[in-house]
Amino acid sequence: MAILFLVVTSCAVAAGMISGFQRTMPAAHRGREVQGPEGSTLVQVEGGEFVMGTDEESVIFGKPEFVCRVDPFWIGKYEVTNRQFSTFVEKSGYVPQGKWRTYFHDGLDDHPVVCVTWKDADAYCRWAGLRLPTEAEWEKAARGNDGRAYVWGNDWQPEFSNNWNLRRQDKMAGMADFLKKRGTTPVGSFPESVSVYGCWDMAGNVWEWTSTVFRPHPYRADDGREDPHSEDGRVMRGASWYSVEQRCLNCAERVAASPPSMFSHFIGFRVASTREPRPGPGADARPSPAATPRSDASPR
Ligand SMILES: [Ca+2]
Repeated sequence: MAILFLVVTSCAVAAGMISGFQRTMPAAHRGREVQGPEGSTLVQVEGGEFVMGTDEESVIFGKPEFVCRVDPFWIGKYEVTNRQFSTFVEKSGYVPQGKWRTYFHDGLDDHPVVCVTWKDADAYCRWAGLRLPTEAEWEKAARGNDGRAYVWGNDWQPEFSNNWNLRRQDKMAGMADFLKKRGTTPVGSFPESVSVYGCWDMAGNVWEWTSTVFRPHPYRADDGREDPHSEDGRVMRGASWYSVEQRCLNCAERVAASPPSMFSHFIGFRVASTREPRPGPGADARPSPAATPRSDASPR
């Protein structure tokens, strides 16, 4: 069978099949956990090849399936919370672009922060001495090596995550007020959808910013899509409480948030790190000039 391998830095895409790749991942595998800056917990993900993308018909932007290689990295166990983002704003003096404060009501300290722009998310990460995950890292942390469709496996389970199809009253009770455009649940509320590396809410709750500029698959880290200064749309992953379509919960699906200055009540983020993170304040890592908001960005 003739197989076309595109020579790229880290990924190879094959027409119709993946040659020689072993889809192996112990179902109960969990990454090592460490305490990072500002109350964060990160889990370790080993480097190596994994199945990225999908040939699933219903998926729109996450095609095709290919093999991607990533270096070892660390990623947030949970989405960044209102409590953590609030601490960042208070200590750093950073003026967010997004209206995150508008949707931070009493009792939502442990819900994911929403209404943050890409630069807001990037600024938080830099302040904490961390960074946003690339979309390749995000996908590996969500689905492991075996190419599964969903965080929990290959069968669609609408009750396993916080999405619009959720009908579980025990979880609905933990949601914020829909009339206030907040349907989030506290981070770490759905144990059925903990990823093979121990990450929570990689399906649903809030869409998550990645560091990556939206470009077609296969992923290449060296083609400009990881340019921190680009004003092009960035990739978001994982769907949200507001997501109706099943495909959005697929680990491989991706959407472009453009421009990256957009924000919404269903968009948040999680952190990542190349090196093993350490506990402690992130005051040494101020936002870079690229992450500093425009002077006309108004605080909310
Ligand atoms: Ca999420």
